[in-house]
Amino acid sequence: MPIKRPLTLCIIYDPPRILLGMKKRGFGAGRWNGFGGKLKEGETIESAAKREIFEETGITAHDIEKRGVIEFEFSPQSGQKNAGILEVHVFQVRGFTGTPEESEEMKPQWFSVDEIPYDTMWPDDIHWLPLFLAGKRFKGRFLFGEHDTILAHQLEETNVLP
Ligand code: 95L
Repeated sequence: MPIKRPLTLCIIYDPPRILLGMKKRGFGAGRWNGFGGKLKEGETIESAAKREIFEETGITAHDIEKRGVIEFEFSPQSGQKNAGILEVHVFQVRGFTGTPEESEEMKPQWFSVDEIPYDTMWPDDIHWLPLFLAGKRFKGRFLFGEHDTILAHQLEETNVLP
């Protein structure tokens, strides 16, 4: 059984605008991403989420709420070796202070929710982000193949999250 790695993914949604970051290097480079990443030793999922938000945007998040959990699996033909299964905890940032600033990793930009750049985002986003924006909670699973195409997926609304 592959190991599951918990990761955070934070969406700053300040209706009617949403903050995304153009990833400048590393995993997901060239795409508009949410903010987040791995946990460091001693961190909770929530404290890791707040740290990543600050590191990648300069914003201090005061109030975050878990809205979804998505498992991502990369098949051998995706070319992502050793990715294992990513267990991504999706958070909504509700209260924050500060103004987003570009970092070495990310160039943040506000988008209107009517103009979300799905073409330049991870291909799973178009499935779950509308649920997120509609205030739903959800859990899902995506299997990626070559060029990050989605080979299979499941997605459902839920009341309870792990
Ligand atoms: N806004 N969405 C993201 O930032 C995002 C979406 N899907 C992903 C799937 C696999 C993965 F490794 C990362 C992401 C991801 N960052």
